[in-house]
Amino acid sequence: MKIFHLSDLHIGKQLHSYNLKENQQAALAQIVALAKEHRPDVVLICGDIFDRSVPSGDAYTVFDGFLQELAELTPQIPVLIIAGNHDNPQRLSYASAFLEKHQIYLSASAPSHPEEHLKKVVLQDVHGEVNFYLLPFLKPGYVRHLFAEGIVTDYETAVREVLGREGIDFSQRNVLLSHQFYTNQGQKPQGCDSEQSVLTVGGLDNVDASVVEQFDYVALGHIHGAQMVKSPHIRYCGTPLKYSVSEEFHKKAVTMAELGAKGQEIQLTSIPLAPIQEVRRERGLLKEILGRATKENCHDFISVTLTDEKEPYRPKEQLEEVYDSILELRVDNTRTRNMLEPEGEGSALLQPMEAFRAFYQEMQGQPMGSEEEGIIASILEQWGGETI
Ligand SMILES: [Mn+2]
Repeated sequence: MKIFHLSDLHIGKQLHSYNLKENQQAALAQIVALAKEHRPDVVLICGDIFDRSVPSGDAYTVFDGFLQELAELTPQIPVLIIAGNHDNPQRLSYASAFLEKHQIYLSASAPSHPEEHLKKVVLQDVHGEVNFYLLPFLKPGYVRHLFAEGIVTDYETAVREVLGREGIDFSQRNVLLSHQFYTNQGQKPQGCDSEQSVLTVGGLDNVDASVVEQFDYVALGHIHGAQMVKSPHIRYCGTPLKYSVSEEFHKKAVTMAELGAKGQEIQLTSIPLAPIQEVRRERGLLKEILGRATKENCHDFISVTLTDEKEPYRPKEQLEEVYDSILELRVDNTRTRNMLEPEGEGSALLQPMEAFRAFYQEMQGQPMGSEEEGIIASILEQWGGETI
């Protein structure tokens, strides 16, 4: 059974102020082309389809286009989708009954009634049946009422109990789709900036990988860098695109998992995705950075750090003449490092007005005039701080 494992598409996401619609469409078109080439038996999308719980019309158009292109491949490839923490279950499950007619199976919310169970999709290959269990993102509060008091106390017990009530036969081949924060004995996966607060919650939302170890493959979403947790068959496939500068060195790819007969080791392949615009850092003197621009790299999304001691005139404008997608521009030199250094022991904290005067002097090379002083004083007053 050949599986394409995807997650965290975050359709509709912006990179700083840049709209990524074209980039996302290009990545999804590449995935469709890879599906045509490799002919997987199934495509899994493990949560965070959309970046926002209320996706824009554009975001829907991009995702619809992707599903439609996948559905047009013959023979048809089933697509299994679960909701992530960014997705809105009601919105995501819209038209799901219709989608099933096209072999697109979607599970947007965890069971909430005693008679409800996880969506299970059974597919066949030469070795027999493979059961796919769709476990959408859940919080303990979504499922606690299904169990006796005191059973579900955290994310881990929630996932364990929800899986436990399915009566899964582990002598068969089983695949789980899940969108949670899995850890290995408290050891966290490697995070990055685009996940936002995922890794900083302090262990309360983690689920130990031992809870899902018995599955033959665990297709995960939530963490944006591709990596395994505890064992190669428990895996985050990562985002199809770099969604933050911290992902500069990520190798974005489709994870292809090939499941053999029961007990056979799973074969994993990363099929690289080539973005239409790279995301990378540029650091150095302005003239060096300008000199490094080429026809190939001038459209990359770049995060620039200038190290010039003498700050150049209008650096942003100069950079924009050669690079068209500048995400951010920072200066790292003696002056900015001094500004960042912590105050020496015993030095008094500046009052807001004093601090702003010093800042203004530093930035403009001259003191504030009375008009500027007036503006700042009124802002500080509104804000409720001490003015002078
Ligand atoms: Mn995500």
